[in-house]
Amino acid sequence: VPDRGRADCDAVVVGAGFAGLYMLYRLRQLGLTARGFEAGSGVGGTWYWNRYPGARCDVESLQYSYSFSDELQQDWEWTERYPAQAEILRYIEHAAERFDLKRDIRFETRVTAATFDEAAKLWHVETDKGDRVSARFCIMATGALSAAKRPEMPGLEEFGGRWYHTGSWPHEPVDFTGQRVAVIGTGSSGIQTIPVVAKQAAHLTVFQRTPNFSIPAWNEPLAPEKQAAWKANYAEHRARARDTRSGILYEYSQRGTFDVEEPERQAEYERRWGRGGANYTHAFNDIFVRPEANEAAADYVRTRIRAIVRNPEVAEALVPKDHPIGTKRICVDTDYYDSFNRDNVSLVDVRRTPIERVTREGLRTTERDYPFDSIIFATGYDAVTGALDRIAIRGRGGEALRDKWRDGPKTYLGIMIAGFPNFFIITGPGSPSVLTNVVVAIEQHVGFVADCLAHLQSHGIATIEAEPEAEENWVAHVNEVADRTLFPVANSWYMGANVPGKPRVFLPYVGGFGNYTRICEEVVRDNYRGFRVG
Ligand code: NA7
Repeated sequence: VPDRGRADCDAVVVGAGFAGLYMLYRLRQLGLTARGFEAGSGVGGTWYWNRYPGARCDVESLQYSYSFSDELQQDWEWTERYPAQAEILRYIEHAAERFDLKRDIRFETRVTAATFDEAAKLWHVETDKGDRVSARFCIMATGALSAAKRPEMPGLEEFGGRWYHTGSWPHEPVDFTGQRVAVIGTGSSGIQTIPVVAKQAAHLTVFQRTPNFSIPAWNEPLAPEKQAAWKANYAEHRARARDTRSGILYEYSQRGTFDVEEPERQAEYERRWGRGGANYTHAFNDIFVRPEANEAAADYVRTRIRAIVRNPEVAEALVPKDHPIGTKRICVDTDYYDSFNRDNVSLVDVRRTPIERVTREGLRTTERDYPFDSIIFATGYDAVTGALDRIAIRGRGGEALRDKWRDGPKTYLGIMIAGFPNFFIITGPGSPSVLTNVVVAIEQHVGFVADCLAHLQSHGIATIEAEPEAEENWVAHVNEVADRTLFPVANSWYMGANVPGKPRVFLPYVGGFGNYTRICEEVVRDNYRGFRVG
């Protein structure tokens, strides 16, 4: 890379979760200087903030981890099939210590603005602590599910009890023993926290807007022999995972739903249910593309819900009917549906009786007042674009990213944006990351960026940016592959549909992680096709 000139460092990295930490590691390997900024007081990103009771990853431990260091993957011992939040956080802290990454990071500091200076070819980055740092490269490792969505309901400031959002949970453990508690939202976070809070609370009221599909995790301690066997072939497992649609070693069926007779089909759903997790939606290869195939897979889950929940009225309210299975992120739970068999748990359907407001004592629906000591908002995120939207980002000609993305985000490969030179996004819109094992996607994206910087360095190139035409083509391709699936049917956060006023576009790339990686590799081989250097 040419002389750093007036820059304070080569690169600013925003965020110190899985993505930011690995980016810092790669930058150091390239001999580049970096400054990291992180809003939290420690590393971990999503896993730093999501400390709610029951928080757990829905990808298995042995897969949801870094692969870049064989020593790390061999040394680290996971204790459960699916890792709980505290264990993942310990793991990320371990990685940060092991590779001595914290010395590059300024904690408790939120980046507020990033402006491209065309004359100097530098990014000027500002923080809420008054830092002003200039760097040649600005890398956003800000996360796809990090901008918690404030519930759109009036009166919160009047509430006399305590309230929480699952995505910004306090550090000190919260004990709901003896309390009247509300949980609003039944996505992955709500579905994980409800069974745990139910065991503590005097009474738990669940406010549900859309019932979701959930598959049991069947979480269990990870047997040492199983872990050792997996580690003996770690590199091979990782390579196979990277070649799949989602970066996860599920059992991807090669059969269509109606290629097999009804009894065999049911047996396959049952077997998948018994194995647990999101593997279920890969029972047949047409579940995400063929409505009748999806309906058959959904129906099996509906039957299970009706069998678990004893009160038929409650069961019916919990049965998802308005979106194809998997088109809202499928949930993976421990005792979720069974929680509604407890005497101290009740369900309120807010489609029937919407929440009007928060009151001093609790919540008011169109039907009645509910008193609560605590309210838990499990209401999700301004996903994929939210964290970027909250920073004032300006590219060439002072163009604001918020303006450029007013009608929906546009990127090339989910990584770069036309008019924003030397500005990289990890897990951005147009990347497959939120449909994958995000750690696998992060390693690929960070690797792409690091290789790109090495390329600039070795060729003495000052700037790189996406060609507008390549960006248009990528956006068109992202939409085209989404339209071949059932995903756009659902009012999901993948579609931006959970945030009032957000443009309705399919945010991630659904063409498959393996295919995406191959496209990126071709682009590089083709001398960074679709990128302009200066
Ligand atoms: P999600 O999946 O976006 O779920 C949020 C839930 O909150 C969902 O059930 C929403 O209903 C509900 N919600 C949101 N706003 C409201 C209001 N105003 N009133 C009532 N209910 C509301 O977020 P999670 O945190 O659970 O999971 C996010 C991702 O993290 C997850 O997909 C995994 O990838 C990990 P809706 O469905 O919009 O009707």
